[in-house]
Amino acid sequence: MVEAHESLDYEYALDHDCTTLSRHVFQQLQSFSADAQDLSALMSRIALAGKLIARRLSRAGLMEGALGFTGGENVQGESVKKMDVYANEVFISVFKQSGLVCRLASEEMEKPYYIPENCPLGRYTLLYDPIDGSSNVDININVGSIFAVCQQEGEDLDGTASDLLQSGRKLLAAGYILYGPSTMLIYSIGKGVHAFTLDPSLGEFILSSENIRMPDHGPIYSANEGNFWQWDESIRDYIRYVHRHEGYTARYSGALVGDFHRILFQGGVFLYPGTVKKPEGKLRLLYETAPLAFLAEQAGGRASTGTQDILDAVPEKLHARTPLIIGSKEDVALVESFIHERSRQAIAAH
Ligand code: FDP
Repeated sequence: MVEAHESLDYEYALDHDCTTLSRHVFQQLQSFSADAQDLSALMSRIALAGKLIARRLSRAGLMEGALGFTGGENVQGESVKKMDVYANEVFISVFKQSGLVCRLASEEMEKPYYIPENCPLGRYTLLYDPIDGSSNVDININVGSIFAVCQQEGEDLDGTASDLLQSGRKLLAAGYILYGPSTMLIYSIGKGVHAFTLDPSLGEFILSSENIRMPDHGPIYSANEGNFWQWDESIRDYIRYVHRHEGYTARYSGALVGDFHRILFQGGVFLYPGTVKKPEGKLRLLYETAPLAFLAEQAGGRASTGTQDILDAVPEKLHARTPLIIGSKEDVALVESFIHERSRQAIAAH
């Protein structure tokens, strides 16, 4: 005979194993409304894209033509990798016949990709970076995909997607997929941040951490210090500060998703500031910094350009860039304090 406590343990384990992404979206929204159905279906499609990309990454070293460069450049003038192209097309193909997404905009495409047959039904836009941290792909180190979902505003009859040039506060959902030792999907629909781990035996993302809270302060600082002499003096002030104080340690993997993931769970700060040559930095607002800022705020952290919250920044163009300081709120404030101090000194000197 099964004892009562045994059956309870079993029920708990089963319930845990059954919290899939789509079920979680419904639980979060406490509704089966049409909007809830759409968001749940959107998240399931994003998860499918993640599974397809994870599958290719896991075998890439054994496949002909999966790794290396294509020989082309993207709209930002960066060399394109074969995995970038594959992952970009995966997102397009999973949304093509979904009836959900009318437009997709990504790092790899100069202009948004329209799916006109979906537009009467699904007035959502998917913003995404298909492979973030591409330099890690060929050496089998962690990479990620970043995504955000927003509602299309207006008809976009001229095909310029000008309604996308809005602040990140309008996002309906955001998240990333981390292709690491496990594949994880982290998302928020404005109700906290939740992590799912891909169970390869089920082929499903299963809830692994709910309502993640970023520590208010952490030991990690994450920046490419190779740019030290290209940065503004205020950023060098911050780096000198952490060098001279105990309790800080550096971690930088070369993939924003992985570096942010560590900070989400353990606290600290990631910085990609502007440089002398590129004051706006390297990272793109709509499909890199705004989605992660959305997650950071939902987890109790912060994201700043140095002078304003990332979520308040309005891009002038689809591929606009912003400096990024993201992580624990006390650590972001510390970096900002050095920036404010240098600008105060500059104003006082004039
Ligand atoms: P990558 O260009 O390799 O795709 O998205 C831009 C990004 O990677 C981030 O993931 C990463 O944090 C950063 O650029 C790395 O840039 P640096 O090589 O200049 O440090």
